[in-house]
Amino acid sequence: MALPEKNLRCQVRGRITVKIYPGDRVKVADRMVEELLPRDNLLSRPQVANVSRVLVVMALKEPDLDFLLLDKFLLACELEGIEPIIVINKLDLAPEFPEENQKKLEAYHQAGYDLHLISVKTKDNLKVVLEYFQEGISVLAGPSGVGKSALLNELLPEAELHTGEVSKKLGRGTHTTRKVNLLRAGKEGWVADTPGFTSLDITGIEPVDLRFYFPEFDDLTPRCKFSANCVHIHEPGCAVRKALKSDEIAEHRYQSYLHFYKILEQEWENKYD
Ligand SMILES: Nc1nc2c(ncn2[C@@H]2O[C@H](COP(=O)(O)OP(=O)(O)O)[C@@H](O)[C@H]2O)c(=O)[nH]1
Ligand SMILES: [Mg+2]
Ligand SMILES: [Zn+2]
Repeated sequence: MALPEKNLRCQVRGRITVKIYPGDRVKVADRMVEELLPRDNLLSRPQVANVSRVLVVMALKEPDLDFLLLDKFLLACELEGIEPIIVINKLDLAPEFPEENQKKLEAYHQAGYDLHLISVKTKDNLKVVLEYFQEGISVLAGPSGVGKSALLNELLPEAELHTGEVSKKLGRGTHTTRKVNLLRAGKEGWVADTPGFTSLDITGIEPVDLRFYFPEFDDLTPRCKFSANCVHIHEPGCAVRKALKSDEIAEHRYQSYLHFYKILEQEWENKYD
């Protein structure tokens, strides 16, 4: 699809009554928005339409890599139907990264996720991130302090985002409903200047469906004795639990699964009490 070469301030026809979000594709004639084209998706927090991918950014250290939180971000992406890419920053701090965590990281690779180790500080491997930015709309997500702003500043210097201290002052409760801007990152690529998933609640699906959001279960589920509804917890002849015993499934990923399962189950019970 052809993108406009420059920004064009337009008005929206009165007959278009739905809200138009950053990322939306529209038909324009004479500086009037005539039509809103169908959306691929709409990220909910912040609201950005047609997101091609979410780069889930974590750090090796400072802050410590929180695997449950990583899994939560991945699940949130899957629930929104948006492809997650895992980007682990602060590779320069690798000497301080515990060996057991290295093994945990490998599990994501094995599960089929794209995973990249980078360092904004030493500029290691940043090209791979820039590649993603070249096409479609990219959104960064991840906890505070992992280097999201630093990464955007490095790759898109005109962005001039605040790093470090500033974000802390904004804090919770102040409710500054920030507008999302899309920064041009290539001929056909844009990056949101505000992180995605500013609040993370994993809700809205049936517990039994959670298993479909852990890609490493996909090949195993058909081999479970009760594959049609095996949730891989107590069922006999479960291929996932068997794979867990032989280390083919990472223990911490399974624990995340159980954690989310219990939350969803609780929610489900409350709904029908
Ligand atoms: N050691 C190291 N520090 C980094 C790296 N990238 C960013 N930082 C630092 O991490 C802190 C938080 O970065 P910031 O971009 O504000 O994180 P954000 O909260 O995710 O936007 C800042 O002090 C950065 O200088 C890196 O690759 N290595
Ligand atoms: Mg930031
Ligand atoms: Zn099973």
